[in-house]
Amino acid sequence: MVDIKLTVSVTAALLVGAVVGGLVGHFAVPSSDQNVPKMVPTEAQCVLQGASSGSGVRGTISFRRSGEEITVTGTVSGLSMGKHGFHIHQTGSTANECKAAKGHFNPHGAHHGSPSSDDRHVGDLGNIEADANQLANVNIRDSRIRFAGDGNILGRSLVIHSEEDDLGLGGQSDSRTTGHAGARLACCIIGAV
Ligand SMILES: [Cu+2]
Ligand SMILES: [Zn+2]
Repeated sequence: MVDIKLTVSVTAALLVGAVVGGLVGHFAVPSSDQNVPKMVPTEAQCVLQGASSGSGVRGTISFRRSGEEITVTGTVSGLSMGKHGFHIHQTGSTANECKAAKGHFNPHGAHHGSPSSDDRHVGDLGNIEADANQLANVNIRDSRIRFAGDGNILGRSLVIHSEEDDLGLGGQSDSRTTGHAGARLACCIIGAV
């Protein structure tokens, strides 16, 4: 008799626990998602500065959000003709000739890749290309960079490199980490406007 009573009450306690636990678990799922978009900025900007005093690379880059997609536009001057790696790097520091920006912004532990690849750093925006007048027109649409959450690029750095980003495909020792894009020519910190 005692054993049965005990078993029944233990079972009941477990059931109640499971139900309450389930409810708490259910309601613990973030319910604030609907409120987040109102607080997420729609526009950000970055004013490039040369990595060294001798660098003539200049430009202002704008980021405009439409829903989950961000359009990156601007003109960069002072670049050698050809392609140049264009990335969001991890930190919001441009010190030490842009090296303080650290590596590519990579919140999910992915490999370096092309902007169109699933396996890419969030910060991998590919290349920009300068013409014979040393001007590059930037016009990139991307749905991995964000203004909130895991992929938030606000307060991080934009870096332009001396060489072409091989998009992870070049077979160099650093292709899968940096795209073998070479030195840092210019950088800036992305801020909401
Ligand atoms: Cu970079
Ligand atoms: Zn990368």
